[in-house]
Amino acid sequence: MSDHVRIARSGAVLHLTLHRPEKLNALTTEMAGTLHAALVDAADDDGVRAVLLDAAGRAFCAGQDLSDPAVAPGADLGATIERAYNPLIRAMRALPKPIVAAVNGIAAGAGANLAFAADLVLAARSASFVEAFVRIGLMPDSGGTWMLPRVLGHARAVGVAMLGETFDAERALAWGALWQVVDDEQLAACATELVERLAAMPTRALGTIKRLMEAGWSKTLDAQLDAERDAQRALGGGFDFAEGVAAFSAKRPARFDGR
Ligand code: T3D
Repeated sequence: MSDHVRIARSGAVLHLTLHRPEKLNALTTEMAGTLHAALVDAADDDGVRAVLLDAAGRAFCAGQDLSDPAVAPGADLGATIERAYNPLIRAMRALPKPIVAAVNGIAAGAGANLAFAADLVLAARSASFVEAFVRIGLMPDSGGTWMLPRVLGHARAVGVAMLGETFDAERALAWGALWQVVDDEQLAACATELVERLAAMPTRALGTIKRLMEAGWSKTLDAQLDAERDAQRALGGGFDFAEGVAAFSAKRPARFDGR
């Protein structure tokens, strides 16, 4: 359990904060492990219906802690990725609940791809992103080579990965990588409002949207139509569908409980 990740619960929201501001929240293996464990717990906890991932200080995350001997030149980098990053990204994408990332400043290397692995990414106007890997002779990991072409399109993904240039939040928004850019002083309030809104929504439907949207990337339309049928069948038997229809008929707000 790393002291550099703060974990808090507020109602149905799990709040994870990268808290190593003096090192721009550079990630240690322990930090990645703590985030992973919290997400695994959240997956099984019906009381958690949405996750907020944010960061303390002037940066979101500067990527892998480059002072860690485990990633010194000549070390087995694949071992760190296998132990720390791959489980974390897998847990984020497998979580059947929405994850909001609030990017307050620079998101570099694995820090950028950590943000892009969230479901909805909010960024402060002064935030920026850099696939910094190539600057130190590496290539994007943490799902970057999978996520970036899908999010940015092939040409831009190759450009940001090969050139390692910093791009600002407005550009990331224009490229389709973000949900919203907000004024810096509004970031925390907007992220909280968004994640609380998601936490009150029909959680199973949100989880199913997440799963099917992603599964669709590697399926034919025919197979996806079948998957939609099966998913809708499952949701149709749930409490939240009954509640949604009842609320619509009664002209009142729905009170979804995630079942
Ligand atoms: O197997 C594996 O694990 C490989 C996996 C790799 C995944 C990756 O993420 S590779 C990419 C790693 N990240 C980077 O290459 C980015 C390194 N950082 C930077 O390029 C710059 O710090 C920034 C552009 C992000 C910000 O620049 P600036 O000028 O605003 O801040 P700074 O002065 O460089 O940094 C402030 C402090 O944070 C400084 O510490 P100090 O000197 O005040 O004690 C700096 O050393 C520290 N810091 C920043 N990034 C890292 C870091 N310390 C350790 N690791 C970092 N990644």
